[in-house]
Amino acid sequence: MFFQKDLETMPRAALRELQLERLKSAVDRALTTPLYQKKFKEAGITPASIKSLDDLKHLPFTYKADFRDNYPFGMFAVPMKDIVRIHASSGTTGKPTVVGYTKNDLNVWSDLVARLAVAAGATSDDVAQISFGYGLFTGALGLHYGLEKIGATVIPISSGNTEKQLMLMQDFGTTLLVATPTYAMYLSESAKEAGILDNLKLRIGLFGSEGCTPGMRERIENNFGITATDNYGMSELMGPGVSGECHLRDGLHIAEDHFIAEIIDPETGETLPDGETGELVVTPLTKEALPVLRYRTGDITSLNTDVCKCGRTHARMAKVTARSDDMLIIKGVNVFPSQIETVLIAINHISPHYQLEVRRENFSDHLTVVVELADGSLLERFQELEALRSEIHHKLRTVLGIDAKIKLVSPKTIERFQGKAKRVVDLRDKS
Ligand code: DLL
Repeated sequence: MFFQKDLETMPRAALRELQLERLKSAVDRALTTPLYQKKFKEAGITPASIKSLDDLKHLPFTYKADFRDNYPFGMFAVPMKDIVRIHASSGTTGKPTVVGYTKNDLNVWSDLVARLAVAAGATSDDVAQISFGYGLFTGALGLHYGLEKIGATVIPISSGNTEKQLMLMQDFGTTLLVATPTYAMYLSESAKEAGILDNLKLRIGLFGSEGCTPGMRERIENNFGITATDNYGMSELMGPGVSGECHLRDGLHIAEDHFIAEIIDPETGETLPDGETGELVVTPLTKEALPVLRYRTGDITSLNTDVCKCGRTHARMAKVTARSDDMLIIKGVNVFPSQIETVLIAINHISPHYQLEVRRENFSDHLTVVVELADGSLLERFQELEALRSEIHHKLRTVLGIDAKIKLVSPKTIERFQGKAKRVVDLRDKS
């Protein structure tokens, strides 16, 4: 199951040669912009410094702040008449991060998304419901054109309006769902409650745009009776299509003919050897409109260059379980929200919806884990409720070493998200 077999199974030596050749052109394109002229000058390097792929480590990094500083179009390397699409991702503060595409960029993008869809088992017989939000976000249109390219029937329903999603899922015979895992979970629970699971023809989920613990994914898969793959990407690099799992689901294949991935120590910036965990840094090799060199993704993962059993030679990255800026330090213990989710999902009588409230008291961070009960009647059975609270508290302490306050709340009181979930509520400024 390949969309571009020759490229996806290229021997690694040939792949590295192709990467070097493409890296040189990517640098030439980058150097047409004032941003990279300045960065190269400051670093004291010239394109001639790149003789092998090892020399990549001498190139300067690019940061999200570079996009902000050059808002909106300052990083574009082609005239506006050659830009045929703009996307943007909303920043936490202020202006969005703006990205642009040439015709050729869009063509490469849809090829790479088509690859991921086919690797996950999608075919032209699939009816694909795209429940990512359409608009400036890259997720929906990215998947849309990739799935059209393989000949699937695309339903561009966008996110939200859950009842209608379920109605169309039944009436149109949807076989493939595109959504964030958070929204897929909500859709699956709603379908279960509505008693319509038996009417559905779903078989594949193409999830992505946020992390999802194996436990959470298993729940969604069991609810819907599907197999789901994890797909990773980022607007600044292109959008979805950077990497994704094949049907064997043993790491996310990076489209290495279009991207070079490195893992670095986020503190020192040093490149780490294959297999080590650190921050993912990505250099897109073929983008025309918006060249980006060594982009600091902030996402924590590791790389595996062993050939996959599916035959693909492109390196696989481990699931992103954390962003470097996601880490909570709770009374001296470093903890990522995904670790908390792994503990919670294995506990009975609670729903898979939770929130993490962080407050600052007496100069240290305190965590309250707000957990939703699966069955509201438990609220009237004090002893059982206390036992559950103490079980959650105990497991978080023994497994993660953190001491958290546990707040149990009624079913359906925690906000449901139609896109990426926002699990951490930071109350530190307010406390
Ligand atoms: O989320 C692009 C995308 C859309 C990827 C649809 C896959 C499917 P942004 O909105 O720019 O782009 O957000 C990028 O989201 O740096 C990660 O922190 C996170 N992220 C994306 N995919 C995954 C994933 C799109 N599969 C940021 N697992 C990235 C974990 C992910 N985190």
